[in-house]
Amino acid sequence: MAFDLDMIKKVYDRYSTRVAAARKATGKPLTLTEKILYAHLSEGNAQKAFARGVDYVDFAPDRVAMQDATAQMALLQFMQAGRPKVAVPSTVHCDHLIQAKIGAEIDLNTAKDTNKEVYDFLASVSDKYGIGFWKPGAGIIHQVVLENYAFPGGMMIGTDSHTPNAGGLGMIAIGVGGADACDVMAGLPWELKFPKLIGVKLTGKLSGWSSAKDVILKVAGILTVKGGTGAIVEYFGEGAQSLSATGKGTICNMGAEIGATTSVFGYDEKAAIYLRGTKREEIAALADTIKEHLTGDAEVYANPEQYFDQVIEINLSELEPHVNGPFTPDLAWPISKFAAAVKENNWPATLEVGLIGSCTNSSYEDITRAASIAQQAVDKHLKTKAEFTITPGSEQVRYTVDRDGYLGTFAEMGGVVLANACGPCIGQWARHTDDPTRKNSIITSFNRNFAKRQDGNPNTHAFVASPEIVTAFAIAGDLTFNPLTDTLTNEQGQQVKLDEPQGLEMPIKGYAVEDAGYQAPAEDGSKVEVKVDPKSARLQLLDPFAAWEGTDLNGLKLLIKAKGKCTTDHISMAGPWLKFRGHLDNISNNMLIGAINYFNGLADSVKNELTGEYGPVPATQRDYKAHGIGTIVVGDENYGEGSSREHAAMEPRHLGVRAILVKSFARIHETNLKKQGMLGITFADPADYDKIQEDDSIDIKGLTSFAPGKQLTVVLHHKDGSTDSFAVNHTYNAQQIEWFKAGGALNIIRKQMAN
Ligand code: MIC
Ligand code: SF4
Repeated sequence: MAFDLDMIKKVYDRYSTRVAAARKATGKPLTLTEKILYAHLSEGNAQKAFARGVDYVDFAPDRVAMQDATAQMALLQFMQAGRPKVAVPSTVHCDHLIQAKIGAEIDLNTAKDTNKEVYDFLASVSDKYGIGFWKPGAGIIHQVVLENYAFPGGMMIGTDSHTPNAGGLGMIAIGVGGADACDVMAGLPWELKFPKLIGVKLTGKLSGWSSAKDVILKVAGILTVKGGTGAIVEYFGEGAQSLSATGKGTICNMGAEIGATTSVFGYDEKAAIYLRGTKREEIAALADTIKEHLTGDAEVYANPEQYFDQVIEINLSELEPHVNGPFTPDLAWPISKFAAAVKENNWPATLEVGLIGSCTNSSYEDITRAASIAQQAVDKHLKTKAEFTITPGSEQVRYTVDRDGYLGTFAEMGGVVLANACGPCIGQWARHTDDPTRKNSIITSFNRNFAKRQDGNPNTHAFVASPEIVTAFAIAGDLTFNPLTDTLTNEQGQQVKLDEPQGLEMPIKGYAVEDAGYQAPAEDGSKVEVKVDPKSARLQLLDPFAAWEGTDLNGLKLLIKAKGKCTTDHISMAGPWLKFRGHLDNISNNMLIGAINYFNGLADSVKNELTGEYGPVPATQRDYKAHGIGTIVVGDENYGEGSSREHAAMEPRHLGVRAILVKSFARIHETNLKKQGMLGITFADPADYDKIQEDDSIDIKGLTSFAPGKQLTVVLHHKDGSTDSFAVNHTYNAQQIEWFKAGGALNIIRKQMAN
């Protein structure tokens, strides 16, 4: 499992020279983000990057990480690229497919059984192509990466939107779709528009109930789910240096919820402590040699307004614990205002379940702080009112906190330890409820809380907070309780108050683990055979998508005009559908089933123009496909927000949707569409969204002269014979237009590799 020290040395060797060159060329001091990006530019891209124009810039990331639910599609694509081995160090992590039902051991064994085919596939592909394989039970991708692979000043891409977690250790780590991962593993550059820079200056120091989680909960409230779009968020200031590396990881992780490309902290003593504590002294020693380049220049931090596009300042000494939600992670409530909000909005005040852990919040520090609250429930004779679960982020953390007695404390308080996996965070939760139609509340220390995300139930109001706040709420069972000020009645009828949480940043006896769950790939994988059963319901080899026919798209039907939030969960739901992540045709049966039809306010009910009848979205689209009729999907703002899952782009492509026309896109989703050869366009005037009618026949004009920066035209032929026509924008560069023409980026790679 050893990290690749030689690779890190190589990165650091060129790092200082690159930074010096960039400083000279741009004639100004540099932010940390710029330094890391400049240090990872592909040959010949410096001028473009320095100019900070609108064009895409090519980068050479150091690593790739993939989680099982997205790795299947990434690797099915990679298998077609025709390479014997991955070009950069890569790993696969089995974490998303484990369902939480009873408890860690049974759930893990059940998962190994039900997902055997997929695990065997991922293990053998990894073995063959030189990819490190983390078995089910080893832990959640981002925690395992933070503990083993993240390094200051590095650059990584990962097929999961919370890949930015590694920013806690000073790495630029970006979530991407599987097709992007496939490119990098095939040795091709990875492109990104040079991001905007948002600086967050942290002053003061956390105390009492406030934790790193509250920083990002507050930032989410300020920036909202769209505010970080196209930007990298860089944290700095004395407050930043006071936070543990894992706390920083939490902040960067949840930066995905504001749409940020990634978030990053500079290398500091806390990072060095974490590196040494996780047995990577060598990396800390290497990083020390170029320390001044692993943080932003002093001039930048002294006058941030001059160097960042936007600056936010947060005083940690004044930061209150926050609770965000329900249904969206940017509805931020300081704890002092939360009880009133619950009452005013009529949210269910009774808390049914508190869930801590996940990739976002299961560090040693998190667990010890939460356990200090749990211990008080025991000591002060408080009966825990809500159900309570703990999801450790990795086997190493689980083993260590178990050794140190903390899991025992949770058990005493009535908690259930779940497997080291995503579980409830991604809807892999067989929640037992007596009445699913009841409005109910849960609170988690995870990051995402869209409707139905955790348990598939639209009546569940999910809130997000730090692990210690979640634990306190679970004990109280009441969302109008404020642990900072209120008392609880214990089993002896006394009024008791919870003391502030106490935690340890690092285990005093050090981290330990018996079997971390890592499997190294074969030295020579050429003999390893990868088997996919043609009759499998879970895995399906990919067929290339058809190339563009060379004409404008005329006579398209409207498949759906989606109203309001349309996240990747609406487009390609997770939970029960995760099992089909390696089978494009089967998973396509969930396409857009969560999206709300503008014309009738219903989910999964759209008009089939051929029959005039309303039916499920996937079936309707399959009917159009069978008749050779192309369609278009229309959407609102920030379409495709949330996950990196490229299924949300591949399903419409597979089922014959020709274009996605929206007010705005989330970054990863937009790229995923382009990669798959799909046309993703935006209204030049968002008000034109209103012109689209249910029975329209739609043309997209201008494709024969498709060019970067040049608008296309949409013509609507309404049923009453009238027409409307308006301009639409796109962000395709020359190369991406080639992807569109070829029917997908992979078709181009395939051709190149064959030559
Ligand atoms: C998530 O948190 O939504 C996920 C599940 O980790 C996804 C990946 C997926 O859909 O497989 C993500 O964030 O990218
Ligand atoms: Fe897994 Fe949840 Fe983390 Fe995504 S956010 S990687 S689903 S634990």
